Amino acid sequence: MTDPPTAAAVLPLLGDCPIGRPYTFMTSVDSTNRLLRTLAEDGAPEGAVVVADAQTAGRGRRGRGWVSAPGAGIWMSVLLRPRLDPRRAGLLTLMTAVAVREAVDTAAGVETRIKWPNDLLLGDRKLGGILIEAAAGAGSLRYAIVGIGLNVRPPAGGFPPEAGPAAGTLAEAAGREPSRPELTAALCRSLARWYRRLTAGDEAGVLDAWRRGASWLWGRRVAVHTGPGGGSFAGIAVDVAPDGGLIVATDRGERTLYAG
Ligand code: BT5
Repeated sequence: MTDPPTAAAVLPLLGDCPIGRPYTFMTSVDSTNRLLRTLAEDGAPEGAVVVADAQTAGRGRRGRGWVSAPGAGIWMSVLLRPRLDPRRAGLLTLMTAVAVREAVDTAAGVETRIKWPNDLLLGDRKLGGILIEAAAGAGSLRYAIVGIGLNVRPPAGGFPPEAGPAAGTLAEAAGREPSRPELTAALCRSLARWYRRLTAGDEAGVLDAWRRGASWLWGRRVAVHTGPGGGSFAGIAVDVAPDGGLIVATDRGERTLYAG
């Protein structure tokens, strides 16, 4: 294992960061999101983090998979317990995208871009993805599992077909390969900063940073798939809505889309 993001390697880099405590490192796990959800149900505190060197059943959205080969990236989940109306849970995805982008850009000296709702791109390559799994209570979220996958270097033997044609890594796309413990700590710190802003009520600041991260998108024609069996339509991306939806101008007026 090269530079594994173990507790011994990451904790000294965290300072007083509230995200990363407790910190659990697994050499291999089915899915860090799945494991952290069971810890959350058992009462784990906000800020708890699970990181794995490899996942055997990494999850994407809508039942898709996430290729998580040993030593090839950061496969990480963070437990948050925000007081947030479940209808506004989309804001957590935006906040996470902003935080991940900032951490990666600073640590690797690159300029990544955000693709709605949850992809991190460098050039045309997908470096990372976000999967938020929220548990709703009465009127507020009980907790949210924030899952982050970030490709640092290609898997031994290259990406399998399941990773799709766009998968790329920091090492290939940026020619730089920051150490995984440093990247992991940078992700924790960046998430803590943006989460503090969001919970302090600065939704506008989060939205602005997201708009900047996705600036390439505005005015572009996008084809949007509205889910299994839901068909698709085309329009011009106009803006992001305060609740995290994407506003698209179509022939029949503006529509706001929500990610599944
Ligand atoms: C995502 O889903 O992009 C969210 C990925 C979240 C993964 C993290 S890892 C830690 C935590 N624990 C988990 O179990 N999951 C989270 P989505 O937008 O649905 O994209 C999935 C699609 O991306 C797949 O269908 C492939 O086409 C492609 N893909 C799979 N693995 C990839 C990889 N390693 N890099 C780039 N693309 C990949």
